[in-house]
Amino acid sequence: MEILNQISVSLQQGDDEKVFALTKQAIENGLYPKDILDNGLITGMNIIGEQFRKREIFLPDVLMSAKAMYAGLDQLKPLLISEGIPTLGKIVIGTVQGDLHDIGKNLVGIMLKGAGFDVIDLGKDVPPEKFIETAKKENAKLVGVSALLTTTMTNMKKVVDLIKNEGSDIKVIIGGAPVSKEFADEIGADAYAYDAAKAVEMVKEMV
Ligand code: B1M
Repeated sequence: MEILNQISVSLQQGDDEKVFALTKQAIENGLYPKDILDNGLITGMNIIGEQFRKREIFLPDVLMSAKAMYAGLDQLKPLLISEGIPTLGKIVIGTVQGDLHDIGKNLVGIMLKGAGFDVIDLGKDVPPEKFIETAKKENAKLVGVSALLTTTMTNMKKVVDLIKNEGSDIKVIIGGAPVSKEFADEIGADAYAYDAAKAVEMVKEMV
């Protein structure tokens, strides 16, 4: 079995030690970090998501796979972030209140850092006010909000409303699996990105 497939399968099995070792080996073999990410780790996580949706596996299985995902992702992080690029601007990012999913948000942060942005990551389950307070304190003109649940994506509107009601010039970009361009337009967000690469493209346009 080729190594990227082995990474995907080990992630599905929730075997963090194996994912760690295989990712290390893939890096040493000279595979592209983005290839390891897209065709190993994310491929495995997408399969887990589908099995979870069909109730073929349960929450503890997903947690183990998430742990395995980080065993690989943590090694790729420094490689995805190229160093020495001058900062293009500051962005405050976080996962919306009530939502504990942070893998996608972290990936967006990694890619933005790699593209030369100064990223302030507030983590997960972030109250709407915290985004604005931090952006003001840090003089950041951009806020990025992630949501993975249909029940929490509505909290994104609170972030947008707080900013717009103040007449602030801070711009908001949103993303995450249940989010769409239509939803972004509906709540008045300035931009929407389908994935981390698109997020970088959009944020570059916004500054
Ligand atoms: Co949960 N979960 N989960 N989960 N989980 C989903 C999201 C779900 C779709 C699974 C399913 O049913 N198929 C489902 C949501 C259903 C819905 O609302 N429509 C779900 C559920 C129901 C739940 C719980 C409610 C389960 C329960 O308790 N009964 C619970 C909620 C907890 C909470 O948040 N309050 C829960 C918990 C968890 C874990 C903690 C076990 C774990 C998260 C661990 C962690 O993040 N540290 C987890 C996981 C891992 C998933 C799945 C399997 C994988 C998510 C992931 O990391 N994907 C997920 C199924 C799925 O999405 N296929 C699922 C990989 C990641 C790289 O992709 O996050 O989509 P993603 O990010 C992408 C893009 O979306 C985009 O770019 C990223 C990279 O390309 N993007 C942005 C993301 N943020 C962006 C921001 C941007 C721009 C782009 O701009 C700022």
